Amino acid sequence: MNCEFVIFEKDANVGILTINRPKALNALNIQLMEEIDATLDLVAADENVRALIITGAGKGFIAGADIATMKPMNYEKGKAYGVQGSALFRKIELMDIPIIAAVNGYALGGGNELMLSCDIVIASEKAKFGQPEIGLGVTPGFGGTQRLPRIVGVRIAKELIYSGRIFGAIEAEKIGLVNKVVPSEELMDTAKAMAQNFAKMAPIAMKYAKKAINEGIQTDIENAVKIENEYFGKCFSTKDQEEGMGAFLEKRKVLFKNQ
Ligand code: DAK
Repeated sequence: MNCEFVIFEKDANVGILTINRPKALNALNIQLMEEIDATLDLVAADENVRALIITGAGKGFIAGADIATMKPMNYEKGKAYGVQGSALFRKIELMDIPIIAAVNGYALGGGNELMLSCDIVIASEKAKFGQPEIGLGVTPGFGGTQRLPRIVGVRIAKELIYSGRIFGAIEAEKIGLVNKVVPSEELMDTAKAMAQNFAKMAPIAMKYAKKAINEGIQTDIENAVKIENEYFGKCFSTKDQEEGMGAFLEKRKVLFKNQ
């Protein structure tokens, strides 16, 4: 696939999707969103890709949705753009494999929202975060009003969205927005080491663990426990469960086959 703004590489069983529109700090225009979408389809179809890293080229991760694209929009076009972005970010969230955002720089607006759809976030010390939409006359439109409060809590999310302020990696770690902050030169190695570790695990159990967490967190505990029971039970119809437990008991190296 020929992409102008997305670079996709594989490092063993890890995919690396780099947003590559550095002149605009990787702001998300419609073409870029379509290219991310198509790249995710390729990743989903490739069973050798067991974990994915999303990062940005240059000094930005993603500086938001493209303000120049949005400026002339009316109600219909704005809503359609929001629907397109929300569908893409939901697709990221629903991917079967773990996704790590390696945030190298500005993650603002739609960039912060894309990151909220990922499973894990590793941030460079130089990363900057924020939902500045309110200062542009709009609300966060790609899931920020919904996922940010679920991740950092309602009060913190409200303060961040109402102020639109930009904040650094240390604060992001403190409020639980990111998992870990590292020096910028260690960002990709840290993300790759984590992704390679995930990629070694049982892929079906990984998929079920992700689904159990994502589905369970949206519902009451009674139902959430049932969701967990179901996915746990389903693991026992996989060969990898026999292999994982067999390898432990036989004191040998495990070899998962995604079966
Ligand atoms: N869109 C378009 N271009 C952008 C951009 C963006 N979000 N962010 C940066 N750029 C471009 C700049 O225009 C500049 O281009 P040239 O002038 O060189 O052509 C280039 O990237 C470099 O930026 P700066 O010269 O400004 O670089 P600085 O280091 O001085 O400043 C900055 C970096 C990140 C602080 C600054 O660029 C900035 O404040 N950028 C805007 C950040 C922002 O407000 N992001 C949120 C965008 S709003 C919706 C769905 C979704 C959304 C809204 C509605 N609906 C439901 C319809 C989402 C909205 C957003 O994401």
